[in-house]
Amino acid sequence: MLEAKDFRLDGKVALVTGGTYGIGFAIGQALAKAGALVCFNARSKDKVIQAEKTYTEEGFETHGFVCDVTKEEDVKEMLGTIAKQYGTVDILVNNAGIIKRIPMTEMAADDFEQVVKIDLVGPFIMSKAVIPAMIAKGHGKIINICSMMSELGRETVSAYASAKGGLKMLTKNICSEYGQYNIQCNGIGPGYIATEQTAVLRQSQTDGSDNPFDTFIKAKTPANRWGTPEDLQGPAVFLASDASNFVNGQILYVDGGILAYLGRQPE
Ligand code: NAP
Ligand code: GCO
Repeated sequence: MLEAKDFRLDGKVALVTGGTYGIGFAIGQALAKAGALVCFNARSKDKVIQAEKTYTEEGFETHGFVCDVTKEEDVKEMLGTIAKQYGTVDILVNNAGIIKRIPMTEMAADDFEQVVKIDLVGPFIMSKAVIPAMIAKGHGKIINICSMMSELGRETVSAYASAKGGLKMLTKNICSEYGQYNIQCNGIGPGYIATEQTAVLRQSQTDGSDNPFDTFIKAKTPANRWGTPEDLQGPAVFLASDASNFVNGQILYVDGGILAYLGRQPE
């Protein structure tokens, strides 16, 4: 019989990549509030220090690391330190990501590769590094932060859509390959969420009018608003907890209904 404690994460060690601000920070807050000891990493040292300070002010014990998810040796070193000081990782959230909005025919291959490296190869490196200890422990949760672009395309985001589509399939493959060891790997597909990554899409025009993309997204979203990082907190805790132990290889879209909706009919 399901109990409230099945949604708790007491005694678990969580690692959130890109946990210094935006969606990763909000997921870190939620996992900590549910009882997990939260570790997080990002590339900017200043942002890591600032985030740790904010978590502390909010009453959460967290441990921040300066580490780039694309650097395999640095990732191994970070995980070694976490294992020694706090225990091996029970919950990995592959959240770190970037976007470059450039029309495909104008995009340099190096730019394309950088997006794929951070958004897809990063989660591969991170997952590969935590899975052996999860197998040894007899359980593990991996949550990959996917996107609307795991399903849809649009102008200028060819690299991002390729990476996030790939991340959806990496999610299914980790489930297929390691589900037998009681490891659940699922994705969260956020809709359009108000963070730094999307700030430029929401910025008002020079004449003060709304950004047409902002208006477009609200019209595409049955909820008629942008999501907030906090909208991802409940889904993340669910997928990190024992309450989701038979959920594997799924992408939970948290998008205010975008993917369900054909779009507004013409007036
Ligand atoms: P954000 O505000 O730009 O935050 C990104 C975080 O990732 C930062 O902490 C950043 O810190 C870190 N990061 C970037 N590259 C990294 C690397 N190589 N190694 C380690 N950390 C790295 O982004 P967000 O909007 O919160 O998005 C978080 C995730 O959700 C991303 O994967 C994004 O693609 C995805 N997503 C976002 C939306 C949205 O509408 N905002 C929707 C769907 C999916 P540093 O730069 O200091 O490393
Ligand atoms: C864009 C946006 C999106 C979102 C998000 C949607 O330019 O279309 O940045 O890609 O960030 O990933 O789920």
